[in-house]
This record gives sequence, structure tokens and C-alpha cells, in this order.
Amino acid sequence: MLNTVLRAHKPSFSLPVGSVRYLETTSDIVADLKGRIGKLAKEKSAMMKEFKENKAMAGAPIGALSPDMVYGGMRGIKAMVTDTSDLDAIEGIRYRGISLQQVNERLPKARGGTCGLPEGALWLLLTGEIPTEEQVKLLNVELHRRAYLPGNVEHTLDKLPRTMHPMTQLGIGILALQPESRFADAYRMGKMRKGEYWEYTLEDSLSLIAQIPLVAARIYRNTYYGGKHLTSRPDLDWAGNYAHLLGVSEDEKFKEVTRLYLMLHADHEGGNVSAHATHLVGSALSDPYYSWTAGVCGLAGPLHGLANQECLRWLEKTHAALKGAEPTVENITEYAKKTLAEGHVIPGFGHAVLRNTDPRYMLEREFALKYMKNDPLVKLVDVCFHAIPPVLEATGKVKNPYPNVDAHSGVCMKHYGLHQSDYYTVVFAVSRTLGVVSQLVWSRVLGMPIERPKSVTLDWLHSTAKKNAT
Ligand code: AMX
Repeated sequence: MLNTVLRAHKPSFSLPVGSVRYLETTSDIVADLKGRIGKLAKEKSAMMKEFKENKAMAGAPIGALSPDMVYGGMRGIKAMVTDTSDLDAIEGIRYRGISLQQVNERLPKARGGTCGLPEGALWLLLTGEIPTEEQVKLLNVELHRRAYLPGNVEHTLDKLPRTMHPMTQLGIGILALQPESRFADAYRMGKMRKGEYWEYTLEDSLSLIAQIPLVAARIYRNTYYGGKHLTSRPDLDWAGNYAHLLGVSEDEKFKEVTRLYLMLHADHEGGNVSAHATHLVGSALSDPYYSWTAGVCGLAGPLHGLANQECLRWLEKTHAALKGAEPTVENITEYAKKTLAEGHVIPGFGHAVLRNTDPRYMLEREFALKYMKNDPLVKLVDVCFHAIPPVLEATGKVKNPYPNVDAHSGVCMKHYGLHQSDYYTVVFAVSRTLGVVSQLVWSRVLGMPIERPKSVTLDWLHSTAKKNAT
């Protein structure tokens, strides 16, 4: 069924040390994927065409702009088009209009599993369709075929200091893969027409998705297991194989929780730091490897992806402070107040857009209460769920006092032996690769231009606001 050919590639420019191989694919599943993206592209391109032809529509107001939006981190400014997912302040993230709860129910599962497969979520993000079991199976075959790391990339990763933060290692690893980019190669050689940009972006995206679990697992095993690596299992799905490569647990539930985690974190619309950074860099026609490296650097920030490592640390500190006492709403309320009084945020609570409990948190909570309810940290998370929102609400300034997904993820991972919290954001990054590359493909499908917003000086903003204030 599959007709995929690995061939040695002979590029015309000098290459770094190592065996760079390109994948020339004509597999039926990639053709199927491209066909479905193409079908949706017709519908979406018609909308874009209407904007181009109808000046009144293109210039119609869609919202007012005020100085607090400009100096306030661009909150509320509708300034990007991202079709893959949309974040509703109350319902949370929807992949192509479908709530996460529904996505989890409707996506194909691993044998005996209950969690939607993340590669199914990729299909949904790219095509707007829930894939069949057969499509997900073939997509996995395709991803396994692309799952290799050139020798020089392995060498680069293996030589990094063990003390270097895993996110720094990940950024280096993805950048080291950049010479694999078919998009960059085709652009450089002038053999790609504009209408083909998205297909080359898709090729790179699929390869990057196939490669990133290998990079991430290599970083983990180098940093915490003395460089003893495990080999991929082609019988496993994308996330199951990643869990296997990490090698922390033989428990099938660890594979299942990894599938859940990677499915839930796959996409979070376009304005969050890592997605926006990826989109911005991609808008300069930098390839997916360059673009996602930029996003990964953003994900490494403590107010964004790094928050999940901060969360586990905070929970561990709280657990230790209880000195063996059972967590209760009373003692956790006191501890949360102390954290605030010391000038720290409570990690895992609050959100820039959400104004409700994160549905991703609820899905992880459901899993945790089903499979690990006696874990002391799960019990603590449960008490925090009840105790912390009133404490944050009482500050009068926190717009969303409810938990976000990061408040639960670390505990689920730690339960199965993945306890190195410095590594958590890497797991997040593996998952988010699915969303950001889907967004890149669609930016190229829609022919989005280079981003170049106008910045203003503070003097201009101040004097203009003063003049216009009524
Ligand atoms: N603990 C203490 N204070 C908090 C808080 C929290 N969990 N969440 C918000 N606040 C404070 C802010 O620091 C801000 O204080 P300031 O006016 O003195 O600067 C005030 O409440 C208003 O903030 P906001 O409008 O409600 O949130 P925001 O959009 O500015 O920030 C976020 C959102 C997520 C950065 C913030 O809620 C936060 O720091 N939370 C803790 C870290 C965290 O969980 N991050 C993960 C986010 C999800 C992700 O990307 N993975």
C-alpha cells in the first residue's frame, strides 16, 4: 500500500558532518492527507478571495483599539488568523470547532486504550476531519518511516553538557535538524512555486513530528540515564513509542497518560507565545525547523510552558511543608496565602484568555482520579482545586482564579516515574509540535504574508491617547 522511497539526497550546497537523507514520499496516506487539506483549502481560499475582491469587506471594522491593549501585551487585539483551533474563554480550546472532551471521545484509540491518539488530533487540525482508525494506522507507519536522526544530530545532542536545561538541548536539537528541510532546500534551489509552499511545509512538518520524539527521548536518556538509549518500537503509535523511548515505566498506563497529555497539549490557537513566535518566524518563510525552534524558546519561559515544571515544584514544596499532615482546604489556603505574600504567583492557576477551569485540567483530573487517586500528590492537587480559587479571587486582580492544565500534568507524569520536572516542558513541546506545524501549513495554504505590525513610541501613544480621551 505504501510506496515510500528513502533515497540519498545530493544537495548542491555544503552540508554539515553526518548522513543527511531526504525522504521522497508518494505514500498513499500523505496523498490522502494532502487531498483533504486541498479540499478544505478550496473552501477557505474562496473566503480569502472575497476579502481581496471586496474592499468594503476587507476594510470593515472588527474591533476598537485602545492604548491598554497596546501596552498590555496585545490582549484582545484580533490580529491573527488561526483556523486549526480556537480558545473559548469558558469552554476552553476547540480543535477545528470540536471541544476537547469530544475530540478525546471521537478520535481513534490505541488497542485497549481510552484516550484519543494525538496523531489523530494532528489529522483533525490539518484537515478539519476526524480520521478513521485506518488513516491513523497508516499515518503511524509513515511517521515511523520518517523517524530517524542523522548521525551529526545525535552527535550534537550527545556532546551537550548534562547540566544544560533540557529545553535548551531541545532548541539545539531541532535547529541541528534544519539542514533536513525540504522547504529550505527547494526554496534555495528555486524549484518551488508559491502554490507548492504548503506541500513542502507539510513534508517538513511530518518529518519533524516523526523526529521530535527521538530528539526528546535522547535528551532525556542522555541527561538522566547516562546516555543509555532504547530503540523505537514500530508496533507502537507515535505517543506510545515516545513513552517507550523515555523508558521510565513498563506500565501501559504510562503510555496512555502520555497519549492523553500529547493530545491535550497539541494546539492552543495562534496568539500564545510559542505558537505566535513560530508563526512570526514562519511568516519570513523560514522553514518549520527554524520556526519551531523560535517557538520552543518561547515555550521555555516560566509564564508559558515552563509553568508545568514550576507547578510540580510548588506542589512538592507544599507537600513537604505539610510534614506528613493530610492536605485540607484550610492548610492549603494558608499555604497559598503565604506564597502570594512572598510575592510569588501560584503556578498552574490563572490564564491570559480562559475564564474557567481548563478542560485539559479536567481530563487529566478524570484520568488521575481513575488510576492514581491514592497518590499523595494527586490528593494534594485535588485539595488545591477546591482551596486556591477563593484565595486568588480574594486578591481582586486575578482574572481567572481557576486551574490551568499545568496544575495537573506534572503529577500524572511523576506518578509513573517521570519525576525530573526540568524535563516537563520538553514533553509539552513534543505535543505542541503537532499544532504549530499545522498552523504553519495553513499559513502557507492561505498565502499569509510576512508579519510586520507597526510599533509606536510611548510619547506617541501618550499624546494620542491624551488628545483622543473624552
Ligand atoms: N498567582 C498569583 N497571581 C496571579 C496569578 C496566579 N496564579 N494569575 C494572575 N495573577 C496576577 C498577575 O500576576 C497580575 O498581577 P499584577 O497586576 O500585579 O501584575 C494580575 O493577577 C492580573 O493577571 P491576569 O490578567 O489575571 O493574568 P495575565 O493574563 O497577566 O497572566 C498568567 C496569565 C497565566 C501568566 C498568570 O495567570 C500566571 O502567572 N499564572 C501562574 C503561571 C502559570 O500557571 N502559567 C501557565 C499558563 C498556561 C501555559 O501557558 N502553559
